[in-house]
Amino acid sequence: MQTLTSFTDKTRHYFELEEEFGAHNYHPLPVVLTRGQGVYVWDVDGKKYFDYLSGYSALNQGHSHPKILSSLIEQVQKLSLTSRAFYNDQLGEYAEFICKYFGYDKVLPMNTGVEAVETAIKLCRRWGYAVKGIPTDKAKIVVCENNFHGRTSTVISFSTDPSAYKDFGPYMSGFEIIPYNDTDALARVLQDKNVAGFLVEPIQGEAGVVVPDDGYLKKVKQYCSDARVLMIGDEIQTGLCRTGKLLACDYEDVRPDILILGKALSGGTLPVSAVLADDEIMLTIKPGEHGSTYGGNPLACKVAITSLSVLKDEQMAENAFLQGEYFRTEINKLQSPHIKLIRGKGLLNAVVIQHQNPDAAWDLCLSLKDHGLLAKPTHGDKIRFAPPLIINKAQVAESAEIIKESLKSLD
Ligand code: IF1
Repeated sequence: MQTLTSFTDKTRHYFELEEEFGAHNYHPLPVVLTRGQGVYVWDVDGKKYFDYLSGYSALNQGHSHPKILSSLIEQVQKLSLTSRAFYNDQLGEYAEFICKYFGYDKVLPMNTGVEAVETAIKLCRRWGYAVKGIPTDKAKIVVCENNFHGRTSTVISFSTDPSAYKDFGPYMSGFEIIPYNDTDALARVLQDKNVAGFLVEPIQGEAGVVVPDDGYLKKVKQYCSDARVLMIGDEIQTGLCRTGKLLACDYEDVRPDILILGKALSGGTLPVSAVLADDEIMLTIKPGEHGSTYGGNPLACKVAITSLSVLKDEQMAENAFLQGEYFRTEINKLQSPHIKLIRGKGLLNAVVIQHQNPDAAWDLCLSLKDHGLLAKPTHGDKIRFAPPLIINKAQVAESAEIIKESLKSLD
């Protein structure tokens, strides 16, 4: 563990400010960033790093993407916010663009990912009452063990991670928890006629990039359709080309009844999220029954159109697929005794560390930092590696070299 003396005064200054004046709701890696460009970030002492977290997949397009920045700057100087009390000249165009981009009738624009998850939950329940005919207040939504869908009081009510829910009760009712990647458990719980929806991540990100069996999503959609239950796909982290396809559900040609997007929808510039669904579901919410001050603001709309456009124009899904395969191959080639396995799809990967030291993953991340690569452990022994999707083969090769060198610190 590095001691504070091994940091410059400048860096330590920022640690101390956050320690004194910031809530202690995170335990960041000891590095203070000041600039980002493409796949790189720089700290306040001028040291350059590969960014292998990408703002938790909000920076799929890379830091400071020129086209996203110019849309942001152009729009913010014109009109940044009207609220939904009035129309503006960006929301309609964005709504048409994103609905045609993903093939849904309508979009409900929100800001953060968890707001979109909350919106999807309200939409699903409302559909359950208004269309499926579930008795009022009896609607249930099925979720999976080890899920991560955000940190509001409702959403942590169905978390199975004590660090997410402990001592934040009382909890919201109406959720059933089943094992992930288990369609028999899903079939059983869907026999309950009061189930309105099944909220699922196509790959469980926070759980440590847990990839379900091939065919899981297809069966999920089939079982939900047969039981007249809405499949709610949380693609906030797995969507927008991160896994090597536009959406992770595309690997199985599965179309969720409700699609939830966030993070890279703005290319890491400001919080933009979205819920997409067809009219039978979306139109169950009437004027004045849901909303948000910033939801659908013109700045978010303009930036989101550009953020979505560059994903396709620059073939980021194809690149994520290729570079992800190359990354996993290079890491496997290391045959490190400290790596139990690497798993993932596209450029959403995690390495599972095996070492008698319980802090090995954290210590490896410190060593990676010293060697010029930033990554963060998730749930103790796993390290997520998720660079911007614009990374090229040479940069992946250089990254693998850095990982190889850094692993020596665990010997
Ligand atoms: C943290 C990681 C966690 C998400 C999925 C909804 C949300 C997220 C699948 C909520 C957010 C972020 C939150 C951040 C760490 C990061 C994360 F997996 F991406 F690394 F926690 F799981 N659905 N994920 O991944 O979106 O409200 O944050 O915009 O809370 O520490 P949000």
